Amino acid sequence: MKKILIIGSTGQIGSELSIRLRSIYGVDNVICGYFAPPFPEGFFEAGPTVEIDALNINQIADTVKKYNIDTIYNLAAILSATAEKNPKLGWDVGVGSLMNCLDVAKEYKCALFTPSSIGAFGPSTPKDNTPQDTVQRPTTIYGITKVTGEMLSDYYYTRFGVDTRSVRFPGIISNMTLPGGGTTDYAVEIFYKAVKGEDFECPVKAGTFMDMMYMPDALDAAIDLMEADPSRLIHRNSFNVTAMSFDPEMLYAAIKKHYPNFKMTYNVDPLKQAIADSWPNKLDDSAARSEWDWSPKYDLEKMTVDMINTLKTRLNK
Ligand code: AKB
Repeated sequence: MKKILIIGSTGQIGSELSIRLRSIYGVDNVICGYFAPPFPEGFFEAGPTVEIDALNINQIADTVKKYNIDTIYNLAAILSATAEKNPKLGWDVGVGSLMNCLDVAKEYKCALFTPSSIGAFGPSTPKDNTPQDTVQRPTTIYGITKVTGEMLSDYYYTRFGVDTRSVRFPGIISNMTLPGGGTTDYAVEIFYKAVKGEDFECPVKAGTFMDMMYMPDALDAAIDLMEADPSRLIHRNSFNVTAMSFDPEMLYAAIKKHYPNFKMTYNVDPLKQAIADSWPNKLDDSAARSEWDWSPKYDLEKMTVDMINTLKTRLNK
């Protein structure tokens, strides 16, 4: 049985990944690293937890030693729009935490999962059916940390044999923990507004297409890649993955089928618009499909129905 450490387990992905991993590998085999509040409800009662600052390599190493960890999911991150406002912090957290995890993984022979992002691409990348292997010249600090992370992870694999694996996540749509400071966050926030009966102001223009994915598929992507037969992997850091591509109008129309009176207007945030404009419209994820059988289950319609039903229950609406 694996012994897993999640760094950043209270965030948008970590709060759901921890539940899924514990259901597969057992509660006591998944150690949830936390740094700062807010903590998900019942977080400390749900299983083993440990306070970890991802920038403190000794804390990571001590935890790996204490619990005999063999697999690390490093989810510490500052998302794109926030990183753009504080590039030094974006770099320190994005690259500093990864370097610490890579060195600990090398010393204690752990496998390491690190999320990359559609943000690892830039304006000179082909926008449609963005290939797996293509130009990566991002114009955001977030993207620069992601490309650096992909390269460092491949370097530790080829040079030291560390089992590093990664996917380029699109915008992730979830209903348990809100994302914070990302360019794709609008695609989560719009659902909360619709279910609460409130109007929504969209920060990116109509016609802005980005890749998106529902959380259950994102969890499958991370776990299935970590379970994949290494002899099949031609790539490692990082795989294109996507489940859908839409612009705000398409998402609005999908939600309006369930809430005909729901109103969306635009109040464009120039920073988020510039970031979104520099990212692809739609990735080609055929390498992930052929190397580890990636296949998402949720499209726009199916995700919309599930988001609305789950949020109605969660928000008592
Ligand atoms: C962001 O918008 O910054 C993230 C991402 C696509 O990596 N959700």
